[in-house]
Amino acid sequence: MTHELSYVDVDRYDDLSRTDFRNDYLKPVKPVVMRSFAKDWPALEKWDYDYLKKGCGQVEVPLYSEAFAGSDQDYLSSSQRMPFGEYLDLIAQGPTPLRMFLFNIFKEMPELRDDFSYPDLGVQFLKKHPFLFVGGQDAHVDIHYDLDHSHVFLTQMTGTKRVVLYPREDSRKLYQHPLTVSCNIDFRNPDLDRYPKLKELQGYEAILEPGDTIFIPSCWWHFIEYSTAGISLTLRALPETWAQRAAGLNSIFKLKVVDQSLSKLIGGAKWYDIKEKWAHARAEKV
Ligand SMILES: O=C(O)CCC(=O)C(=O)O
Repeated sequence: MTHELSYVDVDRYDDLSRTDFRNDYLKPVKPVVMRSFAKDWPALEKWDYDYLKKGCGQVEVPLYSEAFAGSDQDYLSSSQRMPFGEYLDLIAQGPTPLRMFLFNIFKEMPELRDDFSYPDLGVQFLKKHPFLFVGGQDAHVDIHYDLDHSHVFLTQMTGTKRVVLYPREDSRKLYQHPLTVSCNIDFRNPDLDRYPKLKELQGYEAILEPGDTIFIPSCWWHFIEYSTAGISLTLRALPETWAQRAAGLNSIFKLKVVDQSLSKLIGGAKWYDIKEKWAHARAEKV
């Protein structure tokens, strides 16, 4: 018997007020897509490939390719480097799994900071850390949540992207690997025989077009698929309480120190295998 995963659409608004955002999404920790977030941004008009190539086409950028699920690489490990301009030519030519992840373009082109602003939603934006994400058609980002537990506001600048989300409460049924913020599931084609608990989950789904901003709350799992080549900007914000912020630091420590030390000690592949078995044992208990 085949079984499709079940998704509901993320709520979507042309105009969402600060009060409604806070009461209906930030406080209950729910995702939402809003067009009002970026409505006045010059970036939506200006940031095309030619403009970015002129500003920093020569800069070598780290590129990420194959899935990190199924490998002992963590989700922040890059696989190769290329001048940014060459990479933009590559994605303009056709599908490629290569993508850029968490690129701080603003160090190279500080003038880009004038092309967007931080709307007043009563959150504490991490203004030093806006990031550009660029990908070719068919690139994808395996499911994970952000290591530092920050909220993410991802604005689509060009192209189309599919985002799949699950709340933190689903972590065990997503077979989360202990000490990490990821798991071994390939959401392009999830293996439901191997991961049967997925069938019990209700995911969320959104298709992002240029001008859409999705709010991905702290610790929400996200899988991202580039339906076309595209560029996004993410602005990040601290979670509300000090306890949540401390939990974010603890999560960085667990992945970067404990997990990586065990990986060195035991061997990457063997440690990955132990985490996968551990994830299954935990899922079966839920
Ligand atoms: O859009 C992307 O390519 C990845 C975004 C992402 O995973 C993030 O902001 O945490």
